[in-house]
Amino acid sequence: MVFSSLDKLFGSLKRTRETLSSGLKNLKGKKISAESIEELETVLLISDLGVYCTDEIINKLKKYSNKSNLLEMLRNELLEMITVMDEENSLQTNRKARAIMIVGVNGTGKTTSVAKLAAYYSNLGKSVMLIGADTYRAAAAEQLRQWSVTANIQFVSNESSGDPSAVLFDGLKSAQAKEIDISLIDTAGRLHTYKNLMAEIEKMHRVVSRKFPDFQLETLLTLDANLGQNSLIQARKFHEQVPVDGIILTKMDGTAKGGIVFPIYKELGIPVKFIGIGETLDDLVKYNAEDYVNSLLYDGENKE
Ligand SMILES: Nc1nc2c(ncn2[C@@H]2O[C@H](COP(=O)(O)OP(=O)(O)OP(=O)(O)O)[C@@H](O)[C@H]2O)c(=O)[nH]1
Ligand SMILES: [Mg+2]
Repeated sequence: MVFSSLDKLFGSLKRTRETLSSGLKNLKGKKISAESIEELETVLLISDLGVYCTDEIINKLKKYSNKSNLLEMLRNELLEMITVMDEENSLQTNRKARAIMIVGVNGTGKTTSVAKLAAYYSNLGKSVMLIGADTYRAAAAEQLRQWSVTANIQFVSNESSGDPSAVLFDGLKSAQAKEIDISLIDTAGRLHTYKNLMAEIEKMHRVVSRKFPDFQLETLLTLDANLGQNSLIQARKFHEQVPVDGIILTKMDGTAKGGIVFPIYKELGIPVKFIGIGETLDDLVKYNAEDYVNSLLYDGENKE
């Protein structure tokens, strides 16, 4: 059976939706009451919207206390909070070559996401190259090479090099010569508290912007959705080091913390761009605020 990406997103948000639904049941078609608002506040917090976003939504909803159809109002407030202009379409028509560097803490899903993105862009008809710039973990390049074979994508790396910036430089030279549309750069995992490793991504960023001004450089950060509120600290630290253009929220399958999308955007101003929902190449969904909010709120039962 072929599932649309909306079906997949809906499936991956099942647990978050179930967490929210107990509070939502009390709102359906109802006017707001002190009890229902308190219950909603609790479920928004459990779903990892965080104190700041939850307060903002609750305070707005309280103003509608004499109106009914509260669920629809909640939907509008949530949507307003995370609607981001979608630059992807303008970038896709832009003829400039793109270099997308994927950074993040160890094990958050960088290499898998690089492979998924390669398949995603390749399916859109783009020429894609994978650059394996994780020179720390012995098996890292091999892992990416295997993905490149599965996805039938060009791959460059240098297993004997210990310098990720040098691998990156060679990779982009090759991409330039081959007129590749999108180069996807896999980097080593690093804890946001390790100063030297963090400084290294800044260096890699500089290599691209100084030596390859023709490339449109984007940095995407992988965050494990299971971390919930703790992922905000990681995002903030990485964003202090290099400008993070977007988040890939991984492992959304299997977590009830789907509300984390809201504080990431509201508190850090970084949009979620993709959502990882499994371990295979097509388990990646392009983020869309409306689909996201609808998948969070509506199941067969509470759809109004
Ligand atoms: N369920 C699920 N698993 C995922 C997802 N993304 C990645 N994984 C799994 O998470 C594990 C780590 O993924 P990697 O892509 O190797 O993570 P990484 O960030 O490259 O790891 P390091 O290079 O060691 O820092 C693997 O077992 C992946 O299959 C996802 O969206 N959902
Ligand atoms: Mg990796």
